Amino acid sequence: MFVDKAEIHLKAGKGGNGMVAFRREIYVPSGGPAGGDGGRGGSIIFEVDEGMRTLMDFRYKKQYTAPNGEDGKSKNMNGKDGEDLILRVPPGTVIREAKTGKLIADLVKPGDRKVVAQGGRGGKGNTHFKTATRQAPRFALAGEHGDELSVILELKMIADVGLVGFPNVGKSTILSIVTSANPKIANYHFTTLKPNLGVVKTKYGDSFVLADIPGLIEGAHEGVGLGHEFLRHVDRTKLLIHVIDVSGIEGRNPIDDFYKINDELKLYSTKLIEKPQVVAANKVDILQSTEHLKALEEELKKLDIRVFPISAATNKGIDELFTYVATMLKEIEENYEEEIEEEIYEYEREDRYHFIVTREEDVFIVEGKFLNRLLYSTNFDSMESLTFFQRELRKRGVIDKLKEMGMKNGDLVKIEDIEFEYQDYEMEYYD
Ligand SMILES: Nc1nc2c(ncn2[C@@H]2O[C@H](COP(=O)(O)OP(=O)(O)OP(=O)(O)O)[C@@H](O)[C@H]2O)c(=O)[nH]1
Ligand SMILES: [Mg+2]
Repeated sequence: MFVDKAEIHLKAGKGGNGMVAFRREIYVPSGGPAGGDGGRGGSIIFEVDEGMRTLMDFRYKKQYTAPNGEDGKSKNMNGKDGEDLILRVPPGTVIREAKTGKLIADLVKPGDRKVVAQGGRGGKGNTHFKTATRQAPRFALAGEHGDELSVILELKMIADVGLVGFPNVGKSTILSIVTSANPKIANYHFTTLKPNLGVVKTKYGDSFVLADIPGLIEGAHEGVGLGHEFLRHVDRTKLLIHVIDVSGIEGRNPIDDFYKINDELKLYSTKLIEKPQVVAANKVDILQSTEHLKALEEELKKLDIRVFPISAATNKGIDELFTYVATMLKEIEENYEEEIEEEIYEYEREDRYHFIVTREEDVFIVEGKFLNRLLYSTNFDSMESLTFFQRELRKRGVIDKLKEMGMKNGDLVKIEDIEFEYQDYEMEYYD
């Protein structure tokens, strides 16, 4: 089975908490702070594995969690970092944030890797908060939460050449005779339900990957039939073999067919229509008259598109077609550069300190991801810790924002489930 799309949930590790501890030595009645730092939480990293061909594993396991960092310990011992979780994916995997559909990573070549969910930073132990006037800090920083997000993995097959055309024209038959692939072939429409891949070896020792996709029909670009889901598999090919049934047995007009399929390609993406095309005029062994074939050849001459009359049933013309395809592919490859036109977006990193303030009557409510960490870092019994807390709020612009919204001394501020009265006091002993 060919699985080419999966949605999974990622949870990177939380950073370990910083420790509040003091040296306890005999004959040293009140030792200085000695709380170690928390370790960094494990990140989730995607890496290309050349040997993989499907996203099957991700169909069965949906939840991925990297381990948390260890908390800091006494005697200035730091907690261990959480181990990174490496997820292996096949070449050609595109990763999008599920919520927004934004592109996070495009993993094309073996060795490509990307940190998609970053582990949280560890909290600093109380040792870091010792100053000239604060000899015994009774607080430490809590570890930061790791990134948590759902992503959609999509596999774009990296085929060099794609077979496109209406259903039942012989695409899978062509794949089966030029490669060792064994696609299902039958005399009805939509025999192929999932893309098939095969490797073509040319007489000159070159090889390239050929993709056979389900038949396209009118409206495919907007999801009619099966084509839409699979058009993206030929998105990255360098050349298309457009297969047309010229036998006339289905009573269709090959010129019409040619334009209809091209309309679908164009409507799906302008990139697809710009790819070089070669036409395989198939089923000439049962040609009812040569009229259609001649008309098609004349029409396409005007567009400078080569037409190869072939029979996938008797192998007629197959050699000529694939020799031409191989030569053309070489020419294209010489000037080919993999272009990534969509901008890769950095997941949330830039708004780590984002917060919002709302007002409900006399209470100001502050919400933001970093505030949770700050709250858990605060020892509400320690004046020093409270001052540190307030300094952080000031540093991140929370206090300014509150004042801008009209907050005065004595007003109530609510952060998560903690409510306190705001008092503006001088913080001369903190930098
Ligand atoms: N006579 C004749 N029949 C052919 C030729 N090529 C393919 N066929 C027959 O046409 C039918 C359809 O072939 P497929 O290869 O399954 O066609 P397809 O384009 O992959 O069809 P879908 O997967 O449904 O889009 C089968 O019965 C084939 O045996 C040919 O050159 N001559
Ligand atoms: Mg088929």
